[in-house]
Amino acid sequence: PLRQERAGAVLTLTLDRPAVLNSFTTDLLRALFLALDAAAEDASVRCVVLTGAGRAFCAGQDLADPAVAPQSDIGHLLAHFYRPMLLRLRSMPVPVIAAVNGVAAGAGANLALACDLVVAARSASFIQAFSKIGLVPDCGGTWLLPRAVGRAKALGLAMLGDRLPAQEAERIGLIWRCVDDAELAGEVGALAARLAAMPTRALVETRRAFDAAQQTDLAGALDHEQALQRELGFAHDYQEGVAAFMARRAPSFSDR
Ligand code: LHQ
Repeated sequence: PLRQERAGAVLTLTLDRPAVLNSFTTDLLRALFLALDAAAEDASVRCVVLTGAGRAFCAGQDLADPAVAPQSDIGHLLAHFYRPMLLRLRSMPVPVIAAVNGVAAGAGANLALACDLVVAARSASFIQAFSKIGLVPDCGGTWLLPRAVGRAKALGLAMLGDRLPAQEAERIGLIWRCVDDAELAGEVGALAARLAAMPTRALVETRRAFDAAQQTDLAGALDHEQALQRELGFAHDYQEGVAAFMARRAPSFSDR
């Protein structure tokens, strides 16, 4: 259910159940977790791209899967499949791009939004579909949405469950970019190659510091920045970055 392709230092993971809009079964969730985990361990991977096969990105949980039949404990599924996958994604040691090629609904929408950079095709859309079947946003949606777009927009999106077109998602700051459909693959490929050539550790510490800063005051954030800067200041990539700048040459980063 999951396709993996390598191009240089970029690993592309494609959710591949197009007949049911790449919706999640426990098999797909497990495969995604394992692929992310293997990429995290593989020092030759410097950027991960997540996308969907066919016309959709991901329609969230496969509602036909017996594992989520009404009157069964769906909390169990969250605890054992969604939670580890989402935490694995969010703690990747490399930047992760979501290439949202089509509709992203429910857990599929919040999976995309949990990535570091979200690039969506103009025909794509985001749907907080949960309320329409009597559930609340999961995959970190309750944490991320109000922080990303503010409480008013977040509640409107989550309560109404309307389709949010990619262009509007870009306008309200929910995603990085909306691009023409024909340009999605090219734009994401270029972006991934660019990120893969950058100082990986600095990029990942930036994500972690942003997340950590949600729970601290300014003084706490300054302390954290100081500790990180101190650590990175001793690392190879800083030395290389400064040397390359001084010599007016292209840097060659390698820390991960
Ligand atoms: C699907 C699905 C799908 C199965 C399309 N399942 N077949 C976590 C843990 C535990 C429990 C529950 O939830 C969660 C988190 C969640 O993700 S909850 C939210 C679950 N997702 C949804 O409610 C979205 C359901 N899908 C839709 O609303 C529509 O399919 C969207 C708006 C995504 C796309 O609409 P269309 O472009 O009109 O496509 P379609 O509806 O015709 O779908 C195409 C096929 O895919 C169709 O099958 P068919 O045999 O008729 O061709 C759908 O049944 C199937 N499909 N989503 N989630």
